[in-house]
Amino acid sequence: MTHPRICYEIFVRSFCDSNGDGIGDLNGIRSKLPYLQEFGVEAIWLTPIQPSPSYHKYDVVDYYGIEPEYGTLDDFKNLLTEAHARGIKVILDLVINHTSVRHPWFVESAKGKASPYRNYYNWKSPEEIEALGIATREATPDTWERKPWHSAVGNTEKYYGLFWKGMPDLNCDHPPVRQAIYEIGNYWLEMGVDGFRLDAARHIYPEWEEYKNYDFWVEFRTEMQKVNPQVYLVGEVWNAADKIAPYFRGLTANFNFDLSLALQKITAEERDTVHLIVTLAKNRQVFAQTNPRFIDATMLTNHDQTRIGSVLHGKQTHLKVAANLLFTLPGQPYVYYGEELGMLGQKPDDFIREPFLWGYRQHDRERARWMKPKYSKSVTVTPLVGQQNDPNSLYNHYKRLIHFRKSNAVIGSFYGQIEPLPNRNPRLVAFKRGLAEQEVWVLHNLSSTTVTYFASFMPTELLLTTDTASRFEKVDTISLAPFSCVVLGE
Ligand SMILES: [Ca+2]
Ligand SMILES: [Ca+2]
Repeated sequence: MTHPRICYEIFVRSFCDSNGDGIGDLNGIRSKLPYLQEFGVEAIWLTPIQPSPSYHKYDVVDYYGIEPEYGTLDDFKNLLTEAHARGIKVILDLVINHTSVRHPWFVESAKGKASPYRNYYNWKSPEEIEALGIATREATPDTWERKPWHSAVGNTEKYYGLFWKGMPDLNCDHPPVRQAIYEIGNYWLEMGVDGFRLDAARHIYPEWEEYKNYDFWVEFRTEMQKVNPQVYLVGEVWNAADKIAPYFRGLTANFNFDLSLALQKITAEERDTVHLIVTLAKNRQVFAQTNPRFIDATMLTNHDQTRIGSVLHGKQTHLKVAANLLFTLPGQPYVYYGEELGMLGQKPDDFIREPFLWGYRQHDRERARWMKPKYSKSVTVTPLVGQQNDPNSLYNHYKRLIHFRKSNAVIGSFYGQIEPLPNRNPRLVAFKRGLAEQEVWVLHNLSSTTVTYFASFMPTELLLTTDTASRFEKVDTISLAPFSCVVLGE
């Protein structure tokens, strides 16, 4: 079994409502498996589906249950069976850095120092916190919390909650906690789940002992492989590439946040101001030094970032360029649900998680209605039904790119070589990718003007062109239509 080549992130609450209660659910996702299969997806990552008091469910109260708003365990098993029948793997969001304050472990832990669950969490006296100099921290992109120690009624000691007082961090130095985590993971793998997206993977241990995370994930993987030797683990390590590298010791894949930001920037600016390929090649080398079988999980944006649609102000030309880049670079692309429609959304978080637009307004019976969308509505974004029959739609552009990527061994590979082609034009991103004996050239025009590229020798076959106006002028010169991409091979 190989790992999925194209993945799709589903914010469960907003994807598809099967029973008309306004909340996206598991049966809704199951009903859309034919859609996802046709689109070309090989795995779906579901945001947390376990019981939780919040709308996003990143604060779990029962690791063995299914959130009743989303369905039942049988619904989930049916989803799993049908996804597998369609060649789609299922990746669950596993949130083990912290629990909800309402999780029974925390309720017990907060009862006092004598509680058998006390050490499931990190408790320290205010004096100790001061003495260690850990009372405050600097904000990071993944958490703005500056004062991570919180008071609990009836306790003089404070507990550590990196993200929020409602999400106390588990204490992974406590062997029963580790054991509990492994049992949870194994439970879902035994059911047939293919892997996990590991929330807050860099925060398992507090920041002053981050290095302990690397070994933690190695041990976690070993424990998961006892059930599924092919288990797929993708980490959320929201940090610079060199800080991500050590996580590849334990994890199959890690999201590349630097690349996400770089793709957004150069597409918006229509110029490669970040030396995209040089930087990416260097980072990939750093990853490979830790683990030559690393998988670079790439994306334009995810559920924690302003949607690419809004970053690029809904401009279809630019959204197509962003997709061209994503699907021709090495790695394992993730599509955030609705991105293929050009859905819009800006922070606060709810508004980057708006309902998927299957159809138009009241005719859309599958649309989730748990929130009133601010950005993505039928008037601002063409729903799927309006894009499917339009060959020029963003949806069909995505679909063509995905199918091209899957049809070309070099382009679709996690591995192989990537290096920049000689090029002095910042409007152009030009690189070659190699795998075994094969080589392809990829040229992207980021700008609104036609760009010409010359090389004394270049491959002669046009494997992909996103605009029929892009063409060879001579055997050594190719002209690229505005915002277009070509892939050349032998
Ligand atoms: Ca529902
Ligand atoms: Ca932690």
